[in-house]
Amino acid sequence: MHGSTTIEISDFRAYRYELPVQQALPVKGGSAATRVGFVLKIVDQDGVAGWGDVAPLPGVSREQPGPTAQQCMNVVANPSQWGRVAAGRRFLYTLFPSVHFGIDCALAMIRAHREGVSVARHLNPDAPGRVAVNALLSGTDDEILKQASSLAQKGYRAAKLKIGRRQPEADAELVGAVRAALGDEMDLRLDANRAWDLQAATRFSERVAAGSFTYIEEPLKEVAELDDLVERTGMPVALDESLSDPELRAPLGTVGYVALVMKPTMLGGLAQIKTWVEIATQRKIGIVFSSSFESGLGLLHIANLAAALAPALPAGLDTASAFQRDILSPRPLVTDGYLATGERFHDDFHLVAEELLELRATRKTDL
Ligand code: OSB
Ligand code: MG
Repeated sequence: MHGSTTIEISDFRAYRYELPVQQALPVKGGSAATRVGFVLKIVDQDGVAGWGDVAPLPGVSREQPGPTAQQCMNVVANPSQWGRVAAGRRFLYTLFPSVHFGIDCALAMIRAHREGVSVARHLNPDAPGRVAVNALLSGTDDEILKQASSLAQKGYRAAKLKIGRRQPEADAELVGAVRAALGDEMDLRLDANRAWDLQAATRFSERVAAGSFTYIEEPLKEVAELDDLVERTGMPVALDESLSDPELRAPLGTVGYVALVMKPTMLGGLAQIKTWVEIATQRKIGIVFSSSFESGLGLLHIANLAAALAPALPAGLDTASAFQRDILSPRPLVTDGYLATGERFHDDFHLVAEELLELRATRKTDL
């Protein structure tokens, strides 16, 4: 009954968190020792709270943390806008994608609570209770190979390796060694984060054994040349950064991509995410939900989206261990290669109050 009732927002708050990372985050344009993000808390007419993570990643997101905090505070401080937020109106599309995503997560959490289920089951009654994830390989070549050889016994089905920071020939060699260390059962995913021009990517493809990896994310600097690369080399390519690149040729050019890597913090609201899911499904392209180092709260929400909308392929959500502490308890850490969606959020998790500092519009902040 309650599930169809519209949400009336009775309270709306924003908080800031700053989590120390284990190792400097491997993000474009430098590195960071802490992860700053924001939490939105929406309370409905019955006192049910929903929480969303707003975590633009510097160097990857288009929006910066300062303006993002400001936008969160503007919404929170203007109860006249709350009705438009709750109704999912056009107004939401004027917000930064990270803010839109955070709001949609909070609202979905309230709706899920009313139905007595997880966000995943609220979105899809058949959603599994956990999602497989790819392990992230990192460190020196020796460390990478050591990790790779232990993943199968840890329960993982897929591993991800970042390349593109050395000569393509050297990358091809490392990929061959990692492939051998992983064993036959494991999927290997590569990510070049747009490191190469067409020539370098072609050199890589000529030196790596066909079929040795499942896909490579974003091999090229120029999104416009991706079709050309796929046609020339037959390399299995996945799109990540390009999904939020205005230069992406809609709808996705003519060649077949293997997967879309969907980072909700970059893409925006649930409606946009579902549109990408429909496009991928129509074209028989795989969908891999992925994190951009959100806090455990954001990660849990994305795990729920993955369970609901893309349970077939391992997700890119093995990132909670990048932080020394988290704002969510228990922390969404991977066990046996899987991340659990949880059941009813309020029964299974709580937010760590000490990690959250309320943002108040009346006070000037130094963000
Ligand atoms: O390059 O895919 C990326 C995280 C933040 C920013 C960019 C990326 C990532 C990840 C997420 O790699 C983890 C994963 O995909 O497994
Ligand atoms: Mg990527």
